[in-house]
Amino acid sequence: MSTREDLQNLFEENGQGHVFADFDSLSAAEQETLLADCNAVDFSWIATRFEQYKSGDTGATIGGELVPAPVITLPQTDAEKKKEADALAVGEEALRKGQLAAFLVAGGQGSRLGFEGPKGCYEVGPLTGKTLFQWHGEQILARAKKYNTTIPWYIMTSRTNHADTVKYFEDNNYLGFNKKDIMFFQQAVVPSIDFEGKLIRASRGTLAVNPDGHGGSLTALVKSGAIADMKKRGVTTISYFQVDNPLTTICDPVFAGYHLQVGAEMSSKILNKAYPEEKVGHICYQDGTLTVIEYSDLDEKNMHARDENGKLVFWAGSIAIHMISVDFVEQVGGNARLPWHVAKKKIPFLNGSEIVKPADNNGIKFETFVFDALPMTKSSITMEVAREEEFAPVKNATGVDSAESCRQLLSNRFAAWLETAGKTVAKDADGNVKVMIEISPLVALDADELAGKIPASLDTGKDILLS
Ligand code: UD2
Repeated sequence: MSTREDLQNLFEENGQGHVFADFDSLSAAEQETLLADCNAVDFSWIATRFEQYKSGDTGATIGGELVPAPVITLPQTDAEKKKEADALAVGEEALRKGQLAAFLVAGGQGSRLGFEGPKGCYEVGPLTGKTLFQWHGEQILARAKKYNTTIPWYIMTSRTNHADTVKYFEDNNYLGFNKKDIMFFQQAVVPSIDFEGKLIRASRGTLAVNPDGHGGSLTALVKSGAIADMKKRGVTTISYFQVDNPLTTICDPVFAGYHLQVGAEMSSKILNKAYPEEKVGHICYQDGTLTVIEYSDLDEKNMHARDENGKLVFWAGSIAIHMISVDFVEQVGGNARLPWHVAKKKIPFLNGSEIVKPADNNGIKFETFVFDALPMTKSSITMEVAREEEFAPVKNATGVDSAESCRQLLSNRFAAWLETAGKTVAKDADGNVKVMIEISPLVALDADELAGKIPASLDTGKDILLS
């Protein structure tokens, strides 16, 4: 580590001397952490990013000829159902052989939700208040049990939530997992800068940094030793999922099967967009290259374009669920070279001895996106899933994609499972069930599994908890 004098000189030479302005007034502990942050600064990275920002390059590839990517749609015909059954058999075989791992990206800052602490600790169980981590954990355990195997769970955190995440698991007995089957690792952080390219002090003892985006997971998987651990275990395929969606099907055997059948490197799940502006990515070919175009980067014309039947041309919305081959991560992870996306944000900053939360955007965060690895694939499949079965994200404190809407969607899904088994559940005019229903993944992973487990005396007029 460089000395304070060397670092201060270096920062002054690079126009960042302000970082040291109050250095002598800091406590020894504050000086130590600030110096550690300063040591990690890569000035050429900052200069390149600032130039990128000034040039108006947001990190997205805009324009070009866009063509929707081919999608394995929800099976309707007998032939499609047969293909699905074949894929299921392949995926189930891989599960039985212990070739799948669960990989949760949970390093995000969850700023929209306004929840202090790791987002995975957010409570979404309609009746039990079960956390997102617990939903995911129960599902992984249940699937492992079903296939008489072990599914190791890799969890990516970041600087702000790593300790709290690990503590949550320790305090909760690793949610029933064998400790050796859960691995936590941190993604990298990068500095945030203001609109003049200056580093920001987040506190007396720290610089403002942000996690390097979920694209950082590819590098972090390699650097942390997670990939090496997977290889030792005989894992070939990674089931990548986000923290905020308790309906996500982790290690989905059908999805894994389709992916494995063609030897794909990275595959994606999509759903039929509810409306043109829905905040999901678009999987398409851009000038012949498979890519995801984020909702904010799709032009108005393509966003609203419809075919002769009135269906959106870019109807397939990416829900950020992927199967990724271990070999692919090993190849690209060490040197992923994903584009840096620019986001203007409100970044808390130190003013004197006070930390100010600005009302307006005052700086820039740079992030990489995991789906930007799709253009590097030679083979990939895209599979449609049913929204009501697989998508209930918690993004916002209220309204759309909130905890409240998530609980309703969970209840609606479980009601549909009960209906499949012949029960009747009352609904309002919008199709929402009127009672809250919660069924633990440990009881049933799907409607078929639930069918044999419904108590004869079940009263569907009241809240229902099967756990
Ligand atoms: C993501 C997708 C969007 C759609 C939507 C579905 C992006 C850019 N967009 O939107 O297309 O599929 O999800 O719900 O991904 N994370 C990290 N480290 C980071 C940043 C994020 O681990 O540095 C994790 C985060 O903890 C979460 C996931 O990535 O589990 C998604 O992050 P987000 O909430 O920022 O993504 P969002 O909702 O903008």
